Amino acid sequence: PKAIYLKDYEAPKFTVLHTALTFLIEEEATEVHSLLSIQGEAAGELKLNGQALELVSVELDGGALSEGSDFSVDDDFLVIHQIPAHCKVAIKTRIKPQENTALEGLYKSAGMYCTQCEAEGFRRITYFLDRPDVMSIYDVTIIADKSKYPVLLSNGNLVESKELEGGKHLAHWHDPHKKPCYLFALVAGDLRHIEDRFTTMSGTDVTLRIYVEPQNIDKCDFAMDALKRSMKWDEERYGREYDLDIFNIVAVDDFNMGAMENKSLNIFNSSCVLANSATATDNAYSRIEAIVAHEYFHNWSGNRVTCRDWFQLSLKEGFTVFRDSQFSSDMSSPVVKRIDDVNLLRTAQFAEDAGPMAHPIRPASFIEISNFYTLTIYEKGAEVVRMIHNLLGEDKFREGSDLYFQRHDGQAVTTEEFVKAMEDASGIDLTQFRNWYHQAGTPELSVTDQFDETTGDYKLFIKQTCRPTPESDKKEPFHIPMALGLLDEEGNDAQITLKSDGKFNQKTQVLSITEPEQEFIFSGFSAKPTPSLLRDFSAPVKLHYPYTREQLLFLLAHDSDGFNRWDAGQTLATDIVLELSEQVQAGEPLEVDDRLIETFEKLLKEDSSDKAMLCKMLSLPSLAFLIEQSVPANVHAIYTARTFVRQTLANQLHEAFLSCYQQNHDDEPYNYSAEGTGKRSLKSLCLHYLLESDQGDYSQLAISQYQNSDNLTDQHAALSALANSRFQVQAKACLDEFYEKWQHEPLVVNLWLSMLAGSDRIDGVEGVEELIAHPAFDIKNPNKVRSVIGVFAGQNLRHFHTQTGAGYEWLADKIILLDRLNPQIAARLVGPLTKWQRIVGEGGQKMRNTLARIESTENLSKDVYEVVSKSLV
Ligand code: B3K
Ligand code: ZN
Repeated sequence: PKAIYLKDYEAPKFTVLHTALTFLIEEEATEVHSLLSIQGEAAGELKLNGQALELVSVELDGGALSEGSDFSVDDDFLVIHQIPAHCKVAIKTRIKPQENTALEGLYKSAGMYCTQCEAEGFRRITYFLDRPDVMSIYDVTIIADKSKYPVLLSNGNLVESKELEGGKHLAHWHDPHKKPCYLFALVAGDLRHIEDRFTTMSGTDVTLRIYVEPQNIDKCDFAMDALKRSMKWDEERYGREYDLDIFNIVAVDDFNMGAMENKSLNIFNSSCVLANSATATDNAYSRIEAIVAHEYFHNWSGNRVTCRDWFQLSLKEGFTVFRDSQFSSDMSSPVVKRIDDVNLLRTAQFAEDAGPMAHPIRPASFIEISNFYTLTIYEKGAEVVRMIHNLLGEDKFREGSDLYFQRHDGQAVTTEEFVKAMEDASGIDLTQFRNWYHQAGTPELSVTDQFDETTGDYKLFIKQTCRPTPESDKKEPFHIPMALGLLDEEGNDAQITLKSDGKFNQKTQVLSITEPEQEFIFSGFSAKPTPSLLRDFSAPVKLHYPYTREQLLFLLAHDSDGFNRWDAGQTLATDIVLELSEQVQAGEPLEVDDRLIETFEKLLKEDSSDKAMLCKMLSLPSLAFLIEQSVPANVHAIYTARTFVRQTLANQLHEAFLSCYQQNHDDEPYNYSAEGTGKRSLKSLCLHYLLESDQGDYSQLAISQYQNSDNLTDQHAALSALANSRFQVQAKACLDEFYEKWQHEPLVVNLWLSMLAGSDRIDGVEGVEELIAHPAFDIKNPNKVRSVIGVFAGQNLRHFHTQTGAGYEWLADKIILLDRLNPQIAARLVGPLTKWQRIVGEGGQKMRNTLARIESTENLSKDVYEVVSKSLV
């Protein structure tokens, strides 16, 4: 497989002004007739993409063309040797959606036909200029059996629908907005829907519908509500109004990703849309809210203004993730949302950026674009937009976004156009800032300080570095906005006055770090302040400052920045666990620093109103995060140390955990709200600690929560606490009963599978293999693959990294098997193995050997080949 490069980009020689598609859906095959109105500057060769298609016929301006003399066709292209500058090309192809297990293009999921075209799935439907800078107006006609497929949907407006002979019917959809083919969508199935309305700010009445399989009709209300809130929010915050009379969402069970923003016909993984209190947890609700918003926001950031080429993916994804994070933040607790986002970024994106697949948010090359729907493109991309927001301020940022949408409406553009609009609207120079777009790697800031008692000057020395990544060894310095607070001896924010520039005079000051080394002098201190660095995580960087444990405790108690208060606790706990892990390796006796226990005790007894925040404060850094902080990592030593800290806290503070549990346990009926979610998360955390304590048997507490609660969040919390505890007999009884009860609800079954696959008590590889053999598992369904294989290899790190290497070999077998069915999902599963360089000693070497075995497999997909071969370099 060959890489393609951004530097080779060329504008298309032809475009497609209008695309008329007819789908004749039959059980054994679907015929696709396309009529393309083509326009170019001059006559020439027309090279269309196509994959896994059976070509039936080609016509040019009404005349049949012959293979060989007029056109040639191979596995990837249909080339018509010569066409005039303006012409009509008609192509007929035949496809077999029912055999399509890759879930790209047109495929069948649980009896319904649906599509997924981003990034390059449209070429599996018909021959086309499958690139986002070719934008076309679509007319789509669908013909299918009426009894089996009563609902026929595509983008835009329904302009005709009628009965045909032979029990068939027809629907004709017209989309007035030109769009790239990756936004095309079609659905045919036996579906029910709920309907609502939204009146836009200029008074247009929009019909909103959510289509689902009949048994799911009672799980659509929350997504509908989230959709209406998103529409309103985008008007208020960004001035963006919806632009058609109808907006449809369809839920499907088999889906590679979360959801897809097809113009006016969003298609969703059912896990990202279906919810009621019995079948969805609080986590699922908040995910649904965020994803509904995300896909809706794409209507402007992605659809109206789209990407010129796939190297620009972060143009739409980074900006849209930033927008959905603002939305979620407005809907709940901003600090907690920030903590969740930063946790994901620091745990998983930083690892990606330090690994063999590291790439800039605007990559320079790729082999398979599906591999680049990454945390870097999405989450780091959003952080980069967030930094622009912080540098410009809310008002100028809004002017920049208005300018961007107005300037580029209907165009396919690059990240440069986005930055330029921000620059033009604000007058702020972002020249150096652009380095974030083409340099990979996580910058590191090393900060030291000095206080001069005689002058009252406080100096900060800041050094920035960035390790080499595959695309470049040497990095130009980044423009890093660093938000800083300085706490006085009482813990209050001191006025920050920069000695050279009196105008800085605020409690949080954003410093622009632009040089490899920089010094800042602040004046007017009577004692050395405590620095609160990188407030609200103002830049996606690693920060090093030699904090003492005393200083961290001081920040934890006093910092006015909620994020940094939490982060001080995390840094303290990380320091403690990693020190203990050294002692584990040295065979020394273990003891937990009393100050951590005292802090937890104080937090538990504090009458905090923000329960969600308290839960975050009482959560130890995850094993995955700790492994990232200690490279090369000894997984088992870190696991042992972390477990020891948890158990010590559980033993010493079980009474405090119990009373906190009781205070937050009530009989109020379930209601998804920020407050309710916070309470339930805190209660669940306490329950987990209690079941780890050997100072008492709290299993009955979990069993009774499982049996008596009216919602899945509490039931799941109780079950997972039991599953991870020493009470395995009770756990098994409850988990079996739970499965019996919910075996016909796929989303609940997935949760059950992931609880078992992620359990600390699982019987290693044999245990997870039993799940694979369970009737509830289906390797063709990506959600099930994620719930079992993804969770075991990606989250159950203790068992995955078993010393024999059996976990790695097991994963490799699954990847090889899955690669034949669904290369995109198979390639995702390689992720855990790519981190081999971060695992100490023999373990890392075994991971590498496993990768080599995968690489030597015959007929690997491009997807898996790219990840494996890059990881072995
Ligand atoms: N744009 C889609 C991603 C589809 C990728 C398929 N390989 C989802 C989203 O980011 O909204
Ligand atoms: Zn997106």
